[in-house]
Amino acid sequence: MRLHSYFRSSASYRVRIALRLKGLEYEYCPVHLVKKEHLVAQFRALNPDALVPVLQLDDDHTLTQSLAICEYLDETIPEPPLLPADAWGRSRVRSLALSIACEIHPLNNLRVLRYLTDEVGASEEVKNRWYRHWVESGLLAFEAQLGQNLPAGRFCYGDAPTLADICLVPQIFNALRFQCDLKPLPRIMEIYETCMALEAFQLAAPGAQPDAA
Ligand SMILES: N[C@@H](CCC(=O)N[C@@H](CS)C(=O)NCC(=O)O)C(=O)O
Repeated sequence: MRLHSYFRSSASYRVRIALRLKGLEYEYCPVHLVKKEHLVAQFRALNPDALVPVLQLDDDHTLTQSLAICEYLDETIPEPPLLPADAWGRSRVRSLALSIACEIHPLNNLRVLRYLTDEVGASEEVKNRWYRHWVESGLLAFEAQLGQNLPAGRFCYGDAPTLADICLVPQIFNALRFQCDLKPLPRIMEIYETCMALEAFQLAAPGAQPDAA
């Protein structure tokens, strides 16, 4: 398998965690987003959305969209599971994961930030305000959801990492990088520390990637 990834990409980070949790080997293919390597025709042929991650299973089978990739890995390599066994649990975990993947991440993607500065004329300071606003308000909502009738445990859902943790940890990495206020998020930060104590999360971290700057 080949993973097209950028070390700082949080969506790529999600897939790297899933691959590591499943104990899968893969070839790392760096795509430098700042140098716009994802915007060239060769990469668009792999993923017309021009986004990482892309997971190539072989020459004929290519997967895009981090959550679809994680679910593919979970269905084909069931252990350890990334989703609970029951429908209610799966829906709760997907809901947490989507809260980050749909409600926070797309608003702060590189192309959105670039549009703000290059086309709308936002200053660096305004861009960072935008970034922090959506991350901080989105994570506050996530923290509240963690308090809503979920099984107790050290992770977002119970005592093992799931798709929810796979989405949460990279989002926190980004939030730390942009100096977001994480003080009102005690439960999230506890879960973040718990995840980061695991080898799979450490090996998937941006600083551990071959293209880390
Ligand atoms: N929904 C997509 C999002 C992928 C995504 O936005 N990737 C970012 C990096 S985290 C990217 O390639 N950005 C390039 C850009 O914005 O130009 C997924 O989950 O895979």
